Order: sequence, then structure tokens, then C-alpha cells
Amino acid sequence: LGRRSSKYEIFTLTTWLLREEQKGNVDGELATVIASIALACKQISSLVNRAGISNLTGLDGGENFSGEDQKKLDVVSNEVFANCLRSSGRTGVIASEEEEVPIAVEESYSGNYIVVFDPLDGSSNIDAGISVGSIWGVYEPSEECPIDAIDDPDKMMEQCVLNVCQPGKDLKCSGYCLYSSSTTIVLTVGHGVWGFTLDPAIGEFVLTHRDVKIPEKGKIYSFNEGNYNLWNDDLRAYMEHVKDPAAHNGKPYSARYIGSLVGDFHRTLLYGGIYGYPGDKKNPNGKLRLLYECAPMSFLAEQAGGKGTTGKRPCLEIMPEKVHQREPLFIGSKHEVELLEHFVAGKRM
Ligand code: P6P
Repeated sequence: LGRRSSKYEIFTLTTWLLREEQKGNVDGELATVIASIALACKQISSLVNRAGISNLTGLDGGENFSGEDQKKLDVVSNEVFANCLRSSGRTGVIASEEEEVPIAVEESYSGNYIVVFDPLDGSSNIDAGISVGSIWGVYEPSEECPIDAIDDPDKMMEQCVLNVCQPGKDLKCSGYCLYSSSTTIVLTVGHGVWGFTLDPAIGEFVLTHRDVKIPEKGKIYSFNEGNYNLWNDDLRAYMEHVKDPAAHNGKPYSARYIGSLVGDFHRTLLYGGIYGYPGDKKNPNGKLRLLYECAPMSFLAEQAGGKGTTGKRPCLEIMPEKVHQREPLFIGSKHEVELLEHFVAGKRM
């Protein structure tokens, strides 16, 4: 029987998850974890949009263990994410940018997924009303080091770290939520990249970006050029090439950089081009964290037909040794990223 489609039919993240489950692309447990992440994103969206009204701007007064000032919303968003993941009952271990060590979740009844996340990336932009975002990655628990039935706390911690430190190529899901002019979740479960925009009228994430493919070549580069003098010669040569009109038929690239990875990456994903946070003389491995920034974004980029690399190797191939390990990141359209790799290898045009 032909199904009568109704003009009132909407396709929500929940519907999409059910379809992906029917296709065998996710199991019910992973779908539950993703739904709990979407709930966290709805709550954080409301908090971010009302930050100025509900006195949630400004500093919390604390520092995270990396010595970075914590914004009030960093702390609150971290708790929102952790609570939603706990109450999903499908999470075994969580690791957050805001937590020094991974946390074993007692309330895990099945699934026991490993979730790594940056609950509010770019939060230094909050007080100025500039886009911020949440980033996450989901792994299956490691079979070699099960986390249940371990009494010794040190052994337990060791197992949690081993479960969390998995290479990006083993990700089962990665995604981000952009809190900007709209609140949009973009995610992959290994079968393309899909985007859902929050409709405040019904409180649901509605499908708005189907099977996103990043343009093969772009016209935008996104770097903090304030660090130019700290960069090595190869990177400087790349930067000069990108800005040389003669090298691009008289049309040089445009520079766009808002200092918020989720906003800069979302624009790169949709418009093409390259985002980069290189290593430099002060920080040889750059600033971004492999586990909950570089790897999840690289999984999305590669699923959308682009690339994510440290300049020397694909981010997804790196086996993390530390939970908060930093890596240089160059990510975006294949053309721009491969050209960057060409310069980083010491070659020139
Ligand atoms: P800089 C935000 O703190 C962040 O982690 C990313 O969101 C952003 O791309 C980068 O750091 C901005 O760093 O040094 O350019 O201010």
C-alpha cells in the first residue's frame, strides 16, 4: 500500500535514529546514548541563549586542571552532559575536557558505551554572544579491558583510561551541536553526515542537512594568524601561497576565524576550505585535544568527503596515550588539506 505522506510530516532526530536502527547502522543502545546527548544539547542551548539574563556569563572563579579559567557555563554544561549520559543507563565511562580523569558511570545497565566530550567549546566567546558548541565522540567499550567488577580503584582508573584512549578510526558516532543563530546538531554514525536544527516551537531537532558533502575545494582559510611569528617556515610558506592572488587566478582566499572550533568547522563543512590550529614554537602540538576535538571533527570531515590531519598523519589513525593529549589539526576540503600536507612535507608549488 502506498504510504500517504502528509504535509505535516516532520523528520526528527528521533525518527532518523529509528530509521538508522532499522537499517542496522546503530543498535538501540547507541540510539539511546545519542538521544541523551541531544537532550543535553537542548538544555545547554537554553542556558547559552539566556546566559546574559540568568547571570551565567563570566567566570566561575575556578580553573580546570589545564589551568584554563572556567566560565560558569563550562561548569554547568559539563554537569548537564554528564547527568544526561548517566541517566541514559547505556554509558560505561565518560571523559570530559572539564574533568581531569575519566569517570566510570555506576548507572550503566547495558550498552556501556564510552563517551568523550567537550561540553562547551569556545566558551571564552560566550560573553560576546559569539557561537559556541559541544563536541562528542562515542566508542564501544574495550574488550581487552572490561570495566565491570573491578574493586581496586587504581585498577579501575587504569581500565577507564584504556577504554577512553581509543583511536578515532574506532569511533561509532561523533558529532557537535552549534549554539548560534540556530541550534544545530551535526553527526555521523559512519554512514554520512546529517544535520538537525532545533525547532523551538516543538522542542525537537528536525532534519535540515541530508548526507552533507564538503566541497572538494573551497575559498576560505581559517587560522589564528596572530600566531604567524611562532609558525615554522613550511606553514608560513603555505600561508603566503594561500594569500598570493597570482597563485589563484587573481582571486586569493578569504580569511574567516571566530575562535570557536565548532563555528569555524561548521562553516568549513558547508562552504569548504580549511581550518587549522598548527603546532608552534610555544606549543609544538598546538592547542586542540585529540580525543574530544580533533578526532570527532576528523571523523565528520572524512565522512563528508574531506580530510582531518595533523599535517603529517590522519588524526583518525592516532592512538591516544593521554586523555587530554593535544595534536595540531588541519581539517576541511580535500584540495586545501592535501596542499597543506604538501607544504608541511617541505615541498613547494
Ligand atoms: P585561539 C576555543 O578555546 C578553542 O579550543 C577552539 O574552539 C578554537 O578554535 C581555539 O581554541 C581558539 O584558540 O588561540 O585562536 O584563541
